[in-house]
Parts: sequence; structure tokens; C-alpha cells
Amino acid sequence: MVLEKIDQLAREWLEEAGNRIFMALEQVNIEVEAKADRNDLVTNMDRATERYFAEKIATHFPEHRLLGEEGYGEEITSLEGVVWVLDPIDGTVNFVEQKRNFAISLGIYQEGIGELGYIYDVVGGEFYFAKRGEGAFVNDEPIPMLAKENKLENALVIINTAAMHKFPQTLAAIKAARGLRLYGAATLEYMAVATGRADAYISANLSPWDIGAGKIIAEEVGAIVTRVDGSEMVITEKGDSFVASPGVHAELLRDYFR
Ligand code: 2AM
Ligand code: CA
Repeated sequence: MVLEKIDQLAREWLEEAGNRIFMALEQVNIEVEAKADRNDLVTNMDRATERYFAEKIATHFPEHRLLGEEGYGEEITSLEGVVWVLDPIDGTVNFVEQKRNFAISLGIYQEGIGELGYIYDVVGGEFYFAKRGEGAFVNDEPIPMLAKENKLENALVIINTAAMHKFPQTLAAIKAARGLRLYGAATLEYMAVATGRADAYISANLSPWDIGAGKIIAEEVGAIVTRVDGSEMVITEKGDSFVASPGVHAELLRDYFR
């Protein structure tokens, strides 16, 4: 089965890429460049990691395509065939400023369906994985299904500043919640919801590689993933993202976003 082969190699490559990133953190020569704006950074390690995957995929699976942040893959607008959706470093600002709280993110899509998801928090030592229909895991321990009936008043919510600007009603939602948390890496914010450390994550302006793996893993434990208005989130299109446990998703949608 091709998915088994992909899984075996993806794990090897993620481990190797994680080791290289870990070693790079010890050295002083991380080269940082701003892309679109001063929050949007890229380093030599983002590029080296994506290039490493691009070469491995081309060698082992020449018919597969890569959709990656740093442009070593192809222009992709449809998810025909097998597509590797990769963010070599999600949370690059954290990588540069904190040397932690970043992750490698890889989602495997086959004919548009998310089959395998991996998020590797290299410094935190947490390896999140899900296979569609077979559950989600962190370091091989099953992640429990999310409680269905949580309420906003008991919920921690994660809402990024772009979403606060775009959706002013988020401020009232934060006030109604138990508290606000921000981590600065979309993948780890998705995993905070998947593991119940937060109940909702709302973000504007995410790209396919920010959400490709997170969606697969979060949905596998019963999280609801949509756009902020509740419509379907098509991962090939850039835009806003709203992931939450079922009760909190329904309450936020009903009272604030519809
Ligand atoms: P990145 O580190 O891979 O760029 C917080 O900034 C989160 O939003 C991170 O997951 C970051 O991913 C993502 N993000 C997406 N587009 C961004 C942009 N233009 N500037 C800053 N962060 C962005
Ligand atoms: Ca990135």
C-alpha cells in the first residue's frame, strides 16, 4: 500500500529534518530574511528543510506533488493525485526569537482527501500524527476524542491579532470565554485544540501549509474545522480558519460569527 510506504518514509524524513533543525539552533549562523512584511520571516533552515523534502519526494515518489511554503514544489490549485502539503517551519518568528514553539507540518492528501497528518514540535519533543479513520496520536499515545458539550464560559480561546482586526466581534467572544491564549504557530494552536488544552482557535490569513496537517489531526479527534463564517474550509485556498471542539464551535458561530 502506497500510504504505508509514505508513512514509513515521512516519519524517517521528519525525524532527520527535526535533527537538522535542532542542531542549527545551537549554531549562531541562522540567516533571517523578511518576506512580505516584518512578521513574515524565512531562514536558511526553512529553505533547507523544504529542499530536503522536495528532493526525497522527487526520488521516491516522482509522480507525487509538493505544495510547500518556500516554493520548492509546484504551483498547485487542485489536489488531484497525491499532494504533500508541507510547512518546513511553522512559527518561524518563534524559531528565530524563542528557539522553541515552532513545528514541521506535513499533510498527505490523496484525491483531495487528507489521509495522513504530521506535526513535529521539535524542541517540545511532541510528534503529533493522525491517519484518517484510525485516530490521532501524540508520541504514539492516542489522543482522546474531544468532549462534545463544552461551553464558551469554560473555554480557553486562541485568536490571532489578524482575526481580531478582521472580526471585531472576537473581542466580545474573548470576554465571554474563560481566557485568551496565543502561541504564534498555527500548527501548535491546532494541536492545542486537538489535545483539549484550548477549545477554539480562530485565525485570519492562513495558507494551505499552515493548516494542511492540523485539519487532518484535529478532525480525527472530533474537532470542527471551518471558515470563521462556518463555511467549508478548502485547504488549497488561503483564508481564515476556525477550529474548535463541537459545543464551543456551535456556540461561537451562533452568538458571534453568523
Ligand atoms: P509561518 O511561521 O509558517 O509563517 C503566526 O504568525 C502564524 O501565522 C504562524 O503559523 C505563521 O506561519 C502564520 N502565518 C501565515 N502567514 C503569515 C504572515 N504573512 N506573516 C506572519 N505569520 C503568518
Ligand atoms: Ca513556515
